[in-house]
Amino acid sequence: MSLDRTQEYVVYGSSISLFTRKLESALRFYEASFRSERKGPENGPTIEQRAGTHQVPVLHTPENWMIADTTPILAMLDARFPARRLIPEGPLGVLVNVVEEVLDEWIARTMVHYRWHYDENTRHVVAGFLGREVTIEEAHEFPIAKWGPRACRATGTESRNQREAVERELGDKLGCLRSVFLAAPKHLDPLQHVDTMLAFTDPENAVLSMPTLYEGDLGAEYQNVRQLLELGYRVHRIPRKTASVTYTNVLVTRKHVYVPQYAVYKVEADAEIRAEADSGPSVATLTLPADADVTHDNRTALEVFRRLYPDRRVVGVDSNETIDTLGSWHCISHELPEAL
Ligand SMILES: N[C@@H](CCC(=O)N[C@@H](CS)C(=O)NCC(=O)O)C(=O)O
Repeated sequence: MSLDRTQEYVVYGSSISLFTRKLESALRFYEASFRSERKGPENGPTIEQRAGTHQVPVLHTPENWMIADTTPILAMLDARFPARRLIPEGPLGVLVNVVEEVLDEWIARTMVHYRWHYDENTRHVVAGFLGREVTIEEAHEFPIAKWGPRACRATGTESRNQREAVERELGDKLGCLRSVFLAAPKHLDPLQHVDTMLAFTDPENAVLSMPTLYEGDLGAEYQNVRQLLELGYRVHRIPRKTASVTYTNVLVTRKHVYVPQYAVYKVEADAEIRAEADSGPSVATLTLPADADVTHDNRTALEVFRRLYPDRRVVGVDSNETIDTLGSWHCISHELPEAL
């Protein structure tokens, strides 16, 4: 198969590939004109022959080059988009290169470990790839799941000692005190932001609010409650029928707690969600169960946070306008100054 010259950049890769996502994010940041294509049996041999590697991603440039390896690709693109360059000049640039090196060469090892050594993650990745739910047995039969353990061996997480070390290291790198692994509901936002369904209010209390419209989501909620209880948290649940609202995305300041409130629930349409994975869930008018009473859930959310923050004023905030970004008060306030 010949791959025609293109006016725009083309990323050949896979949506589940960390390095493909890295390159796409960079191209988005550069505001470059590009599109993504899946590397598959029809174009794979040509791409591999031209780029000289079986790895993804491969970038097809407007001058008809096919090149691999995101680190030199980004250096090249930095020179082409100087107004948006990722690596600054001078000493700061040295520091950015070091950070890039660690994330690029070292964190991939952590990623493959978590992806292929935890059944739930393996199942999630393969289901995403196939666009349907799969059992863990089915997932293990999928070709990339067979490649997974080889990647773990190659990057050094095959033995139990290595696995424990890699999990400790991640904690050290992120400054984490503890890692908690949660099951994802069927429809969260495309990035599966955890703060849309979980908030820790102090070292002992966790607020969990999961969408529960679909039967599978009830299973995920059950697993998460169990996991949090086993870790010693008291779990406070806020009912929430669909992913179209979030209550845990609260903004906590020294004197106030701002809790999202909504007018309605919406229901996400299955097929459209898959088709538009990158542009966010689309919404269809399916019939909601009769007990989907958003005003009751709004009230419960306020009550839960009032109980957990007795010394702060808990304020409900109309979040209908921001809910398209999933009511991101917590997300957008991570860098609030201390004085607040
Ligand atoms: N250094 C390369 C690494 C690319 C890479 O490891 N890609 C993975 C997918 S995320 C791959 O193709 N793995 C298959 C293999 O190594 O056999 C880059 O930055 O692009």
